[in-house]
Amino acid sequence: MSGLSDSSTASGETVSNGTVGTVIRSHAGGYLVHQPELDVNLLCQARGRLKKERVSIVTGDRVTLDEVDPEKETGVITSRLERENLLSRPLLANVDQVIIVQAIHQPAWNALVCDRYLVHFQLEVRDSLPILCFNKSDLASEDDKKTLRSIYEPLGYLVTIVSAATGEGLDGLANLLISKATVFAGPSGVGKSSLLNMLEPELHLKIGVMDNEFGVGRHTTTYSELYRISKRQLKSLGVSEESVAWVADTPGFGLSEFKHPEPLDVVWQFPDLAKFAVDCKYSDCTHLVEQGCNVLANLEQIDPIRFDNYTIMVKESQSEKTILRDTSKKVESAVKTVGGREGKAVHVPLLSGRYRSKAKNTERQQLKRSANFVDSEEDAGFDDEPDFDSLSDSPNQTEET
Ligand SMILES: Nc1nc2c(ncn2[C@@H]2O[C@H](COP(=O)(O)OP(=O)(O)O)[C@@H](O)[C@H]2O)c(=O)[nH]1
Ligand SMILES: [Mg+2]
Ligand SMILES: [Zn+2]
Repeated sequence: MSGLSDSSTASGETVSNGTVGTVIRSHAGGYLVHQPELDVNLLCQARGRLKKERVSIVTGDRVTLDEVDPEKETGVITSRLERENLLSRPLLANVDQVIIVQAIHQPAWNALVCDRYLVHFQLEVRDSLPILCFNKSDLASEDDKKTLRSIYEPLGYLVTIVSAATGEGLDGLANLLISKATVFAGPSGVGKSSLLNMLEPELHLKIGVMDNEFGVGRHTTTYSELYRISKRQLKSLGVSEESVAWVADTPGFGLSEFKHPEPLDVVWQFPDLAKFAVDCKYSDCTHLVEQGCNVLANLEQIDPIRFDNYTIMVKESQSEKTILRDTSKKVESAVKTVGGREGKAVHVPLLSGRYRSKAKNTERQQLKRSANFVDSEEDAGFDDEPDFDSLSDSPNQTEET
């Protein structure tokens, strides 16, 4: 959302001095667009031409406006400016940063889940490193907090420890948001909505709704909205600058919704492994078994849990790739080409009984596989997946209330 001045449209035209605004919500056929100079939210329609050209406009998009009527609070969108990035879930453009929120306890912090979120958002928003925000500090010991900092700060991540319940750390959190569009992401129940309500009480976001369950989740996956944290509110949280902040709440992820990089790219999302991987003997080293692997040669310098998480994620990427390759092979062999005149051949599926039953089998296997994943994530992960309660020796904190 920064850089309102760089003005070239999605189709490459230069914007002269048309009024520019940011889409903060889109709904049935219309858009709510914030215009900063007038400080109004305008209900806008897109010009017919944009619809005809199927220019997609999503929350976070910067758009040029015409026929702005500040009294009626209406306007017309004439073009969409070039996007800086586009988040896929929820659909959101021009994100400046992602804050990954996790609870320290209830639900217990989980190292693998944390690394999954990190990798996913590093791939989605490439020009800013995610920030780690650990909530529910009121339920945590000083040792817990120290442990979390000691794991992630040396990797280069900004770590902020807060409590929506007591307000601890909220001033620090508010200072990270100045003049930016920030996405709050993280598992369900960690306190994302609670934190946003503390930052801006006027938001009145629902608390305690399981946002990746049925019903609500279906809705929230496609729906996104940018909320404003007012100057006054930021000031009351100790921000000295005169500025507003924009935030988006997001639903928790199911395991199948995380991005899987190419297997060989996974290592570059782990800074602690990447620094050794640059000196591996083979350029296609997976850092799992190879001779001459500089990561394996330096394992004693790497947190074993991080290496385990790397291993799990690289193997998932490998199996995802295998499934994709097998599926496309089957599709290829199940297609015949007819009428190949002037390169206008048509591919029609060969629906032999053999193929149909095989495909069903594969489908069943895949469903089974993803069902296994989802199950295991719902109850905080794989059996051997380390979480805070199994790491720390404070038994009083393992009980859920
Ligand atoms: N003890 C404690 N509970 C919290 C805190 N923040 C949120 N909660 C509770 O955690 C539950 C889930 O909060 P919610 O904001 O809906 O989480 P979300 O799913 O991440 O949006 C609610 O029961 C909140 O009252 C906190 O800092 N400390
Ligand atoms: Mg929520
Ligand atoms: Zn290697």
